Amino acid sequence: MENTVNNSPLMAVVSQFDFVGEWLEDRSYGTGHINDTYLLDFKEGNGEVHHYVLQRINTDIFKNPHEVMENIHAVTEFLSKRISLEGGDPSRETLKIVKTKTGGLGYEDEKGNYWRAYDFIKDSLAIDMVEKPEQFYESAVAFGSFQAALADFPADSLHATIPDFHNTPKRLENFKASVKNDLSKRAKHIQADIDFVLEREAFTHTLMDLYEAGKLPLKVTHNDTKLNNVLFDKDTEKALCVIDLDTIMPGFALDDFGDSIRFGATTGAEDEPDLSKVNFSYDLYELYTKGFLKGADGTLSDLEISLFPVGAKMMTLECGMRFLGDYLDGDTYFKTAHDNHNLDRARTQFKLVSDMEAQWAKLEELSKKYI
Ligand code: ADP
Ligand code: GN1
Ligand code: MG
Repeated sequence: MENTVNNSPLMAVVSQFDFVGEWLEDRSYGTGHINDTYLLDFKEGNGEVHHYVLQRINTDIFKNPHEVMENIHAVTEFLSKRISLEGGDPSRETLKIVKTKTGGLGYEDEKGNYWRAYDFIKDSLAIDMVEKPEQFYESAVAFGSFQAALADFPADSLHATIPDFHNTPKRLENFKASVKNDLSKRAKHIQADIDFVLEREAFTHTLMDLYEAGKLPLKVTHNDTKLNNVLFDKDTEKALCVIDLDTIMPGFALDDFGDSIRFGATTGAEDEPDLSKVNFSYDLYELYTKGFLKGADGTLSDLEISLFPVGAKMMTLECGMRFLGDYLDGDTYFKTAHDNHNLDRARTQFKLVSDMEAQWAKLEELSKKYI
């Protein structure tokens, strides 16, 4: 049966928000691994149809959704003012929260689910894999500019929505606990993958050690800089807006650099089961480096630039160990579509780590060019 709004399970939720017009339709949207996203169509008085994005925040993961929304509200208000001052269009260049009818930033239903909504950014689209190199360059400029734009934002005022999110040594401790507990009884089949992580224990401390020595600063970072967290203008194909702000928190500039690389500087999808199709792309790495530096506009130190290869490998290894840890735990964190999904994802990340290690000198050489 066609999904009409009259029998939509979202009816009770949608009625809480200050949406304008007549609600026509809703459908599932996006490819995120954590939250549930819906696209809503509304018809305005003049007959034009426009969209909203409605999301159910995963409260098993984001334990305090109110704090998530307080962060996003503060950051988007800050960015919106800045974009206006610079002559840009805040309605397309940053997220705009749609409040509830009582003025709240989100709505908690009787089952304890937490919902929030945004204006859909007009004539925009997200992409899951690099189709043309320019798209990756564009995303790099967008994430670099995002960091630069928030350089004056008071980092201390942000809530840690997921504590120790990119604390890789802590992630490794959690991973070891997953191996030990082996809740899914899968460990015996994947000893080589487990060893791959454990052999790199010393490396996992690199950035935290520099931080503790007072050399590497915490900044306001996005922390989930996948290609599909940038919206592109449908017509000009230019990057428009950085989205998915749930994990905005103090972090290292290198976390944002690295997370983009692990997802985008590759010839295969994050969950490609055939590893012969997954190769690290030096060319895309170089392109991203150029774009990120352009966007960051002088806000990165020589030390940060010299550590780009470490950031790339750190985020790739960390993400791989998170996928593998979830596989061992029985797939309770990331959404999965089949039994080996998290294992496939972990293996693509480990393949990329190996490729980066094989090209390490070249990656370091590139950083030197920019110092
Ligand atoms: P997740 O945390 O699940 O990745 P996102 O916030 O990234 O959720 O949203 C999922 C997808 O929905 C995005 O990749 C993008 O395609 C789309 N999307 C999200 N917010 C907007 C928006 N304000 N305007 C247009 N598209 C959006
Ligand atoms: C999750 O929500 P999504 O799909 O943008 C995860 C990221 C991982 C990513 C791997 C809150 O991001 O940290 O890097 O999957 N988000 C959270 O694709 O854990
Ligand atoms: Mg996303």
